[in-house]
Amino acid sequence: MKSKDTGKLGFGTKAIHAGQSPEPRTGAVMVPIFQTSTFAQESPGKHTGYEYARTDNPTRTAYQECVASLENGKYALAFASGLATTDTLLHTLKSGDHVICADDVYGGTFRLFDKVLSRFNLEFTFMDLSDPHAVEKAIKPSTKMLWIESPTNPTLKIFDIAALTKLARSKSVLSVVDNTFMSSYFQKPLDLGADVVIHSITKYMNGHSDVVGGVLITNDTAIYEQAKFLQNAVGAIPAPMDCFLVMRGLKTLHVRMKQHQENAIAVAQFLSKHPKIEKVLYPGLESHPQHALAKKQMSGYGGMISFYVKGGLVEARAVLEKVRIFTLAESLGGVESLIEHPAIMTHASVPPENRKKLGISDNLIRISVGIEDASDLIADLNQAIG
Ligand code: P1T
Repeated sequence: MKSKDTGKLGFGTKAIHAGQSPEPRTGAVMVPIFQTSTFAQESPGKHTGYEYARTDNPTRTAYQECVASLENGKYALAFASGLATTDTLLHTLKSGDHVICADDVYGGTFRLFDKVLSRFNLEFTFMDLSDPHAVEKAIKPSTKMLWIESPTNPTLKIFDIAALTKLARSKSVLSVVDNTFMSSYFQKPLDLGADVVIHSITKYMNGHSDVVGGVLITNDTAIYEQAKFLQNAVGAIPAPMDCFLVMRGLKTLHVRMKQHQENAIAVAQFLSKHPKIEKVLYPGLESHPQHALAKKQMSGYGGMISFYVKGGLVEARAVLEKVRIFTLAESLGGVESLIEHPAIMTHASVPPENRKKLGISDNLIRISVGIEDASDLIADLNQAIG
């Protein structure tokens, strides 16, 4: 089904059908893995629409159409990782341009901006985006992009996407939202005014911890054309097998997200009451400082929880070593539950003084609540916390 024809359909129907129809020659119901690097031409320049697989591949086309439809966007482009997506999108800028970026972003995004792209004379300001007036003050004539991540990784701060994207638009600044933590199911940044949405598809969108990938989605034809040019010119594309796997994962996104959330609420409530836990960060808890905003701009609260254990590294390390069902590993968004230590693992590339300011301390633990039985997850955390 062409993604443009799926507009009025429900999310689950789009997840299963958008961009996908039986293969015309054989009737194969699943889009085949077109494991080919090139496509035959009848005469020079006369081809089926596919010529070389970096430029386009039918498995990737189907996957891109499906993601565009899920995010309520016109166009989507897929890349080899979340960071390859970010890097390619940043190639639309030029030397001297300024980017305002949320301070509490995924450590790898910070590293790409601070350690790699800054060498090409792109200027970055990392700041708390909670106050749109402060953001407005930080905008200068060279500001070309506002990079929003909400909820943030790992402290789950929520930024007002509608207010920030409106401000960006009024100043001709391109707004980008990293929607990885919510997935297309719980948050629709394009509907809230964003110019571009990106995902690390590695997480909830694929959902099975077996693919690294990324995607960007936009409604803007000019941005799409630039990014499409760069997808081919830079070449950080996903393999056909990975496109197939992500499409398979997407078919259950709505079912998985509901279960991630149900389990996360139960786990967050358990942690909030535990005497050895100092504080729980989960947007679905009324104690979360931006709970009302989360309720307004998201249709759910997702499956990510961060919490502070009482004590320091010794106490945190004990929990991380004792879990049996949770796996101690980086990443998130898979059907299995993961646990990690942001300061040592995912956010080690953030300088210690920034980590301190952001609350990424040695007693902070982040969990990605999977879709196992919630009672088993709670029992596991209970025995590990002791
Ligand atoms: O790993 P990759 O697919 O390149 O995606 C990078 C990325 C981008 N944005 C967010 C919000 C992310 O969380 C990530 C990757 N994050 C982890 C690996 C992690 O454990 O937090």
